[in-house]
Amino acid sequence: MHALALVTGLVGIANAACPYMTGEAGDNPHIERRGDGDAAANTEEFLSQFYLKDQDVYLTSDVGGPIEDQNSLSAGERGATLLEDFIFRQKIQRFDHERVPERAVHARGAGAHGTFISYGDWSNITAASFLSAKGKQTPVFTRFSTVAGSRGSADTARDVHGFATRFYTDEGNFDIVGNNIPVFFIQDAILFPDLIHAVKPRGDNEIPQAATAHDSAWDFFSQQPSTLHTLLWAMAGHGIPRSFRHVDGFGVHTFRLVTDDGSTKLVKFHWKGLQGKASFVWEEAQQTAGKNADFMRQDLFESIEAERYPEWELGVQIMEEEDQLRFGFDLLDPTKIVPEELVPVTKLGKMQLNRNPLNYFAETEQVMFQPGHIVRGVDFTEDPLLQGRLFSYLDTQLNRHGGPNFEQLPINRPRTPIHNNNRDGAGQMFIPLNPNAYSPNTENKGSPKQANQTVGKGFFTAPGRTASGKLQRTVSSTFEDVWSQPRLFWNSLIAAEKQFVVDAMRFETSNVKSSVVRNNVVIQLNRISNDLATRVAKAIGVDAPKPDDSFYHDNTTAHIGAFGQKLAKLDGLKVGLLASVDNPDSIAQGAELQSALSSAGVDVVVVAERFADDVDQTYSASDAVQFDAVVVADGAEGLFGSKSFTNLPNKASGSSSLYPAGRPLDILLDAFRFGKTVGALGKGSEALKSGLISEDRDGVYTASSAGDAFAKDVKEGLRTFKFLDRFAIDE
Ligand code: HDE
Repeated sequence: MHALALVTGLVGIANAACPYMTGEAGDNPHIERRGDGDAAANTEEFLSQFYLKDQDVYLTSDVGGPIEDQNSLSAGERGATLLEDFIFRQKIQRFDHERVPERAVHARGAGAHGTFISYGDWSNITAASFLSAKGKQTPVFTRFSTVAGSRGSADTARDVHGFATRFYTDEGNFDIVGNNIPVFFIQDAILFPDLIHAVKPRGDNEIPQAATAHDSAWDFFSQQPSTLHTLLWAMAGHGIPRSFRHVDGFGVHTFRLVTDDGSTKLVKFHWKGLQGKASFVWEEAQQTAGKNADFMRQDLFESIEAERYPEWELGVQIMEEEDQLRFGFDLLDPTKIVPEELVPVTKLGKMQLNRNPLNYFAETEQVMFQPGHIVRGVDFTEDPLLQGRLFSYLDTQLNRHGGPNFEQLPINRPRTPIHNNNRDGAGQMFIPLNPNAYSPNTENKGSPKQANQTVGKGFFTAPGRTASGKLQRTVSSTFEDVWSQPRLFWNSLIAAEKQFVVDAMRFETSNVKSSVVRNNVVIQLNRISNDLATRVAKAIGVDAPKPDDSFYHDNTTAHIGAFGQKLAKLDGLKVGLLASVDNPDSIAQGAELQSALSSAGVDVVVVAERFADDVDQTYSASDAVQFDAVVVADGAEGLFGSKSFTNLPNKASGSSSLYPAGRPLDILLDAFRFGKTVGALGKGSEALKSGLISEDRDGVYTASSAGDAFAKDVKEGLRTFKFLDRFAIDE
């Protein structure tokens, strides 16, 4: 085939400065606005410079020549393929080079674009321009992740979750590369490779994937007690959130904010989700990993597609420089929280995620965050973990990208012009026109000129910072107490979440083969709480330890748990209606329930034996883990035989060869035992009886029809999210 004309959709590259800058009204009618304000449109305007559209065009090689035929070139019909075939070589070669190294940690993740809007003029605490005026908008990109698993691992592995946000401010890029847990395992960055080697799969057989339930992880945890605080958070609900939309985020380290006049404050960054916090229970998370490894990225993507934009408020705990040791611990120690009773969180603005990436690799995989990406008005502290990160992130990006020009990739480019004397390197995407790449110079009239604080808004370092002292390799004596705060966390949990922590540790340490390690774990836990240590010890064949009162206190703090608080928004939660194609009325109840729940943003998914009109899913491909609540339709009760498998394969009442035996009842029972809302309409309540689920239990709702009253109950159940009385608590 011969190409007569060639049209590419490449709209032109270069142009570092975007005409539609932060805070200005984007008035290009062709640019789609989504969610809050114009910053979203600015993102589209900026990135669209790089879009490669393939509509109504001819196939070309990488150097632009139209391609005539896609068979490889051979010598004769049956002959060998010729080396000369550049079309073959280029296509295969490009394929061979498609992968870049995955992130050394946080390899598995999902991201989205959005908008940050400042609640006010915060120039009293920072000179950062994106916080300089009420209503000021800044485009953002956020990537959520798990830490230990490789890029193809399951979303619902129990893990700390990354929460990294880039602000494309009008004074350059600012990244908060945080987690959903406010503390970290270690205090000195030099231990990071040890932590990660202990947590990642074994060196010999690369087992287990995305899990800490193995000897090396618990060996390290029990030898390095600075890990215990973060470990407790990870073993609680925070390690297995319901979705990325249901986590809070934390900058973890103490940072500095600097005002125009050079005065400084110490701050901890917080992202507080406006959806509310929700978590899985462990078996539910495990099942989800097998049934849908993409559960969380799918949830984020679909929520944004459905215009149910998740939102977080950015807040700071503001402290004075002289507060560094005031609270009984060192603010430079990243294993410590500042309890909100001591320093409340001041909300600075709101982020809304409102645009999905159009290409996973180009955007989510290539976004390269760095704690070192700060803007004027933000500064570091001497936290030794943060100091080490300032090296690591830049270094790892060089490894991933193969050179220093990764900041020029569209997703990494600042929305401000770049002018400096940095030159060359692999993949340079600009054509620098200044031949005099040095400074000072006269040849280029002194440009690029140095800014200062009055002219050009020069970046400045906190003027008050000093450094001195004898060189030493040591952990600061002010970092010594690693026990009080894990205990504060433990004391502050409700009984059910304490049980989840105990269960998690029983599960994890039951997978530890070394009795020495299991014993060491109990010794360490006993320094947090004798109750915790004894309960874990009981399940793993270790003698109950004696209390060690020298470690214990009774302090508590709020805002710690992941359970027991009502959800603020139900957006994107799913109710499974278990129906039957043999009874079309049961299917029709789906529409009725949907109309009663739509205003709350809840989706009803109709499940039946096979696809038919208004059936969304088959029992064959359905499980409780896909739904936040399950309702049995009136007329579907015939599918719920007793859970007896004596007549397998498919003779049991209610069974069908179209799906695994007992599946409808399994969905109902799993939903109940995972703490979810369950319900039944009309005679559907007979299914509850088949499952021995009492209608008197909390979170079990029945009604004759799917009208508003029933929907109100279901909504209340969804807000509660987990009915914790369904989980046994140790006597
Ligand atoms: Fe990271 N971390 N980290 N980390 N981290 C990386 O950087 C590292 C730490 C966090 O979505 C890597 O670009 C060291 C704390 C997130 O792309 C790497 C230390 C916190 C992400 C790296 C820490 C984080 C990373 C791997 C100890 C919360 C994913 C790829 C000093 C405050 C960002 C990359 C994304 C990624 C090193 C500790 C959060 C290897 C040396 C503490 C959210 O550079």
